[in-house]
Amino acid sequence: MADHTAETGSSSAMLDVIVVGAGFAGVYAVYKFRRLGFSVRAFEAGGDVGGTWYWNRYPGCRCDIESIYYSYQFDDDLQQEWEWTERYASQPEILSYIRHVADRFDLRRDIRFNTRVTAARFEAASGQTPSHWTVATNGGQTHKARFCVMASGVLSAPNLPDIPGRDTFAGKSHHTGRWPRDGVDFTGLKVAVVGTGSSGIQSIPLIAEQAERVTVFQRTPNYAVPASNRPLEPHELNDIKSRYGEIRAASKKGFTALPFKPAGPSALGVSGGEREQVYEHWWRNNGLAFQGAFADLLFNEDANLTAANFVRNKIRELVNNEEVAERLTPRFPLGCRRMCVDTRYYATYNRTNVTLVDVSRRPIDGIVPEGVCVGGAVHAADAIVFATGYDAITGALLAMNLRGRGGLSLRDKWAEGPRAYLGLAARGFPNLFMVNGPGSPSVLINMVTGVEQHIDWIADCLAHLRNRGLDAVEAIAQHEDAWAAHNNEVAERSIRGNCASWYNGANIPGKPGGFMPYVGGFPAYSEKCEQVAQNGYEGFALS
Ligand code: N01
Repeated sequence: MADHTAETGSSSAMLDVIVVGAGFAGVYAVYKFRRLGFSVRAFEAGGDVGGTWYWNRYPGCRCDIESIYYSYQFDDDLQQEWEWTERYASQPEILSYIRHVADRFDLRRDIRFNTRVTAARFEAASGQTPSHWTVATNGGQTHKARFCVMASGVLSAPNLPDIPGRDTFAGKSHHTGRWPRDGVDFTGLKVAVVGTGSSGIQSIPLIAEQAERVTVFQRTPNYAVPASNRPLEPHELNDIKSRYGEIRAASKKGFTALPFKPAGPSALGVSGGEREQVYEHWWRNNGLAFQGAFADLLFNEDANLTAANFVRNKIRELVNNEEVAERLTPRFPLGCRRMCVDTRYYATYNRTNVTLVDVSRRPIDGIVPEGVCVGGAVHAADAIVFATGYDAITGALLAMNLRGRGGLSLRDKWAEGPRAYLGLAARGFPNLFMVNGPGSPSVLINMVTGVEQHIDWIADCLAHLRNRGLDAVEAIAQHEDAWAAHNNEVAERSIRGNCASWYNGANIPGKPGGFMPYVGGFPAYSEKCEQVAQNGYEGFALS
């Protein structure tokens, strides 16, 4: 399907809501706000809907949350009619799904594609003009809306490391998050892959099947558990559809908005043999949920070590060369950094055309026209794949010049680290909401469920203001501070708070620290949001 063209021209009309982004969050936001009778327009940098699934077209790109969960639940007919073909959907299938949603609800007429929002400024009410946001786009146009909803994605601002000589490379280089639409043919090429997070781990096996030679530059090994993908049989799908309501309700009670129940409260409360059996079962069947096999794996270091050692032993079994296996073995606690899923990843290192270069102690010196230099030696390459991740959670927000009350810039407000009340709104930025902002569970849960919960909450809040003839909503400092303190406290209780990772911005030089996603789980978080609403939007000043 062809992409859509950008629309030119500023608009003087005052919209109710501007939505930034048309991924899962933006698409649902357009649907929801329109349904509640708000005038809405979304701006999307890509040529169509899809967000992360529009940009990430690298080989092997696939969701690591099961398709029956990683999908919308707001419309039962949609849920009943869509036929997922695999347990874990591939990028093309997810993109088809979100395009189908846009078509089915005729959403594209309120979305402007190929249009990147570059700035947004809050203007206080004056005379007959209510307070509003003026939003500027890359084409030089401006648009106005009373409310802004930032659905700009948490893993949407690619991180391209500043490696000396990067631009001198003679071949083509690609970031996994900006993959060419028509794909890349690596046949007969020597390919360098930098990065071994989820994107590297998914793409390396497929690149290795096609390329003449692959050299992987690994700074930190990650834990990868089997993806266990397979086709979804029609009878399984029919059974799920007949119980979808129940399944969704059970998922919302799950810590990660998924219906997995741990095998027991503690990995240390069972015998070694029993524990191995549990791990073996979860390893074979449950993908990423492995890290929740026992309820304390992410909270107790000794319990965590039992699971970490289980996976370390698996790596030794899967990789023939002992030295390579050791290099691939992570030393940090399991789940401390985002876990990955393995489809022939470890086995790929048994191929004769794949080399693993450890750059943990000796970083990449630079890139030269012929390839990648480490320790003075050039590893020849015809193409480079940067699987180097993202400026996560805050990157896309800070890439826009966002200015709140009195011209306050979001970058200045977050100079010491991001804070937002419930991860939804920041003091000083009235009438601006973030979807999956810092301080919300975002990347730690099933994101589609999280997105629906956020948009529903924001929509209810806007309806509340409209029903009472109110103009503005803004987080109160003391509540924003209290939420940030609570966020830190729960992060400290979890082993996740202890590692350098993109969760705390450690992957981006100079980025202020602090654990960004809320670790307290989806049920506690959504209950808190409900309570806040029921108490007349406690913690927000309404005027
Ligand atoms: O990015 P990452 P990603 N020299 O940040 C390395 C989601 N996702 O795109 O760890 C050498 O995890 C960096 O090394 P280090 C998922 O939430 C989901 O893979 O910083 N190496 C690391 O190895 C995921 O977590 C899915 O030491 C350098 C890698 O690049 C998130 O997106 C699929 C370097 C970046 O890994 C991000 O994943 C894909 C340098 N200068 C993504 N700079 C699924 O649903 C960086 N690195 C399956």
